[in-house]
Order: sequence, then structure tokens, then C-alpha cells
Amino acid sequence: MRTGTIAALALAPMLLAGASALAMYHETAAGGATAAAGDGGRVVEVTLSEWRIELSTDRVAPGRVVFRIRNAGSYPHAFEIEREGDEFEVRSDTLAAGTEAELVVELPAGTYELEAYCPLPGHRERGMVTELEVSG
Ligand SMILES: [Cu+2]
Repeated sequence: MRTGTIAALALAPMLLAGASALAMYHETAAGGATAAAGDGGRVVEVTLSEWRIELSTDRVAPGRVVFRIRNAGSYPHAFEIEREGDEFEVRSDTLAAGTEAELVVELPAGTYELEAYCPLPGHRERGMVTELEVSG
């Protein structure tokens, strides 16, 4: 039995529902550096705080992207990306203050805007929303 694979899939149903995204999720200790870009994934740094969400870039190419998420605020936050007009939607778990996580996403081909925001109640309305352009 490949229990590792099963465990990974167990995390995914919510992320895969209605989406073509393959997402993997794991948390790292605060300040812990984690891998990424080497094997073809582009890295987007995401900083969450009250009440902002900042991305290290405003444009990425389609394909594998590693969102390296840091909650620099005092409240719990989460990170969600959503493509308007279709089913593509991926959400991280909720991050406690001071913690980090990575979300590995296969962005569909094409040129489009993703909305990136915090899905916790009221946070988006307070300003935790931004846009990310996907284009080759
Ligand atoms: Cu939030």
C-alpha cells in the first residue's frame, strides 16, 4: 500500500471538486525555508496580514506554480485563488498567525485573471483581495 499517496489524496477532495487543479498542501514551521522552483515550478510569495494580501508578482505563466504563503498578521488567514467564469478554485488551509504553508497548483493554460483573496468571513471585504494575471 502506498499510504503516502493515499494521505496526499485525502487532502485534495475539496481542492479537486470542480477543478482541474492538482494541489498539494503542507505546512512548514515559521521561517522554515522550503524547496520549489528547481524542478520547474515558479514561486509566488504570498504575504497575508490585516487587511492586505501581497503577491511577489502580478503575473505568472500557466503550469505549475508554488504559492509560498506566510501569515504575517495577528489573526488566522487563508489563501484562495479563483478564476472568474469557470470552476477553477483552490484554497489553502487556514494558517495561524506566524505560520507558513505552500500550495502547489497547476494553473490551466491560457490568458486570464485570477482573483487571490482570503476566504475567511469578512476578510476579503476588508481588503484582502488582489489579482494575478496568468499568461504565457
Ligand atoms: Cu484573512
